[in-house]
Amino acid sequence: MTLRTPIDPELIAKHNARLENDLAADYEHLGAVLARRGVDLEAITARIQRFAVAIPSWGVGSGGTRFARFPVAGEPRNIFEKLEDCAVIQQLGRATPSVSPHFPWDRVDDLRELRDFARSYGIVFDAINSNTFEDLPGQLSYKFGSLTHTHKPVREQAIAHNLECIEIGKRLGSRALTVWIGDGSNFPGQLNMTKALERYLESMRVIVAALPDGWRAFIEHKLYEPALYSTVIADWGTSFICATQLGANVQCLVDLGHHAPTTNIEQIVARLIQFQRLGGFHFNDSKYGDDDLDTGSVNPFQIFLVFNELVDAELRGAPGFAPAYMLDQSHIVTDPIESLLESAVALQRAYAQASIVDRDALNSAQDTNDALMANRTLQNAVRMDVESAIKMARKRNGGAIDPVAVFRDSRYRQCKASARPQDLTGKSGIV
Ligand code: PSV
Ligand code: MN
Repeated sequence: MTLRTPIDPELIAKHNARLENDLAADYEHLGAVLARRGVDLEAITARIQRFAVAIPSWGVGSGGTRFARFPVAGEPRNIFEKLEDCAVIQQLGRATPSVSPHFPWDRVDDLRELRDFARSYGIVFDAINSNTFEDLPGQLSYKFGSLTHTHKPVREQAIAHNLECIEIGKRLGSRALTVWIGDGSNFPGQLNMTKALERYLESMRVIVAALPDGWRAFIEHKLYEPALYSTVIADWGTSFICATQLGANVQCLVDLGHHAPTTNIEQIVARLIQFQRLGGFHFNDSKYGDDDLDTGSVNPFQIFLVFNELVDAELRGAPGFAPAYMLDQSHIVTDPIESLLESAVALQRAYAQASIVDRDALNSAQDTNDALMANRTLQNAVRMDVESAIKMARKRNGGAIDPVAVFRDSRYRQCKASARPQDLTGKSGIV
């Protein structure tokens, strides 16, 4: 089957032709620099070529703050249009072959049509995200919680929604369910913290029992918001305890923005790997809280340090290590397609740099307590300019050497601005 290409392949070829001589020269230079360190550039490029991260279906729409939302012209109005935008990102960037959908936001009547539509672009579905943090008309309210609510009928409604998400996922070819709840309290004393967690476990047991063979459930923790005093699944410790209580197919999902600003996230990642509970990530970046900023835009060193743990685990064949990579960002002032293209590259960069860390040197510096040399080993890797390897990997995978330049030149956004008339209701807020 010939895949549909939302961007004219000729345009990509034209741009690549203009850039490929410079790329070849830069790539050759990088190869020589790495060879002096005993690193094979071709092996690194092949690793980058295999790297993949899922796009969140909600990420291709404009995000907003509590105050306002300023939609980008031509933003997608439904899951089909979202997939079309995701296909643009994959065609140009070649690092995002899957989409992580969110229900009921992405609800459709015909799931087969949806799966076939995605397939026509070469896109598959990653983890299904359930949503029990918003009310739907005619339903019981989640104002005071969902899976942990004090009233059983509300819990049952939230459980039923997750079971429906699993059914949808089966039809879409997914193999994981991500459960994030906004449950918690806004006042000290409002909630019995122990009973709330008991109710969570009771609800989750029903959901986990419905997982088909080969499926995983990811528990996503979050420090605060929308509950502002306490959140039931607030931290990796609670998430880890729940996962171990619920079964081997339940793992923890780390959304980078869901921690206090100074938290050592790479250490959390190491712990979860060590005890085989690292399910996956929602990558983003932040300055103050759950800012959902573009991955690598604020603290690229942190992303590198996370990947340092991931690559270490991968190379030593850590048991049960199979994390699902996803982005989870809110694009307030940029074109979401451009932001997602750049964010996937930020992850490839961290992955490539972590892949060139001299692991023998690092191990021996650690074993001999040579702190300076251990840190220098990491610094030597993170200071390496691996852009030409990333560009080469993208080109070899059939993408654009400069995806954002091609995207702008394609005038895709301008075309969609007239094809998709804007919804001017200006809904604010994204959780
Ligand atoms: C919550 O803040 C979260 O990170 C969860 O992953 C949600 O599903 C997502 O954002 C969407 O708003
Ligand atoms: Mn998230």
